[in-house]
Amino acid sequence: MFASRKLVESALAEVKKKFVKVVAAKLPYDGPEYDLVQYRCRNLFDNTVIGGKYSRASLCVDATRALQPHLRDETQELKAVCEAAATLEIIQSFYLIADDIMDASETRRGKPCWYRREGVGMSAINDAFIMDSFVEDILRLSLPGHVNLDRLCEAYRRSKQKTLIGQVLDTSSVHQTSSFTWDRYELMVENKTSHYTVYHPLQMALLMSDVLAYHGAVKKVAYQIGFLFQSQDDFLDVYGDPIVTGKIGTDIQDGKCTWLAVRALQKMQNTQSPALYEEFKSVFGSTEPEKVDRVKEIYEQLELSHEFRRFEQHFSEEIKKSVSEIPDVIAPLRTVLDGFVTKLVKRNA
Ligand code: DMA
Ligand code: MG
Ligand code: MG
Repeated sequence: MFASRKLVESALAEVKKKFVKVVAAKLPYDGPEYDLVQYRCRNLFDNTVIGGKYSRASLCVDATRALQPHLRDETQELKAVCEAAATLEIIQSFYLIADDIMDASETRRGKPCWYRREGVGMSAINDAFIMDSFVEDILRLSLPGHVNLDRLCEAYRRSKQKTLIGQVLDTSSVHQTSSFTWDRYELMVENKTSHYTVYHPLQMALLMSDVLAYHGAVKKVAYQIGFLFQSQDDFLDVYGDPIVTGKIGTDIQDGKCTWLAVRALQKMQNTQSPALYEEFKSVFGSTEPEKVDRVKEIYEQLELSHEFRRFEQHFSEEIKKSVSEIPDVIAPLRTVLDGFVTKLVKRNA
């Protein structure tokens, strides 16, 4: 496939300049605050946007190049596409900064979460808002005069609404084990993860390529891929190696509605284990290490880690079938999405 990661990295360097410039431009050029804000923005960008996997921006770049094979390396046209795609990484940082505060997480990408850094604290909330509020400016600067610029901005607005509603479902389901059903989980995941992680990058690619139809067909597959992605994230929260994932799991402590929790509850109900179910409820959602360990033991007793690997294998094959059925008009997306799913299967970070 395309070497999109390198392209995204170069685009991020340009996008960083644009971000610092548009934020500082709100202040008098000759005042000391101008430099102060520039410094803070550079620091924010370097520490929260740079250093991720860049999956979202890369997916968008790969999809755009597949839809527009005439885009050549080193051309201004391709650079513009990559910069617009790189805004997805600013959006990702905006969500993660807030998400880590809400989840009381300790680390992200192997370092303390942004809100836990010296001199940052709760001003991280404003940093997240700053990033969100300049996305549109950067999109407009990156794709000046593009026919679908307004549609691209509207797509972000919609995507953000959906993600924030997803976060409402995520935070309000905490400890509510009786509401942990597959329907609830599916709805939450579609909103909090799948739309912004998979659909929005593809929607941007379609809009940048001036394809205004078939968005519904793409959305269906994108939500399936998003489901795989979030269920893996839930699995890695418990079974991943923090050295590799860069984050220490908090889902059990936070009492989150995750793939593992939903499946555990379902199995305990199916096997009619009321005693185990009562015990699970009494230990789930606590920061006490003994209780966290007991939840992990129950997950193992229910053989959830093995079962998850089987689900991942089976579901990824199902997704690949859906990918192969993507309409012929946007057939170039099939290879990109097939490759994306292949990379996801058995991911450990
Ligand atoms: C992530 O859910 C959702 C958003 C919108 C960032 P999560 O809390 O499971 O993510 P992570 O495991 O990365 O904290
Ligand atoms: Mg989180
Ligand atoms: Mg998680």
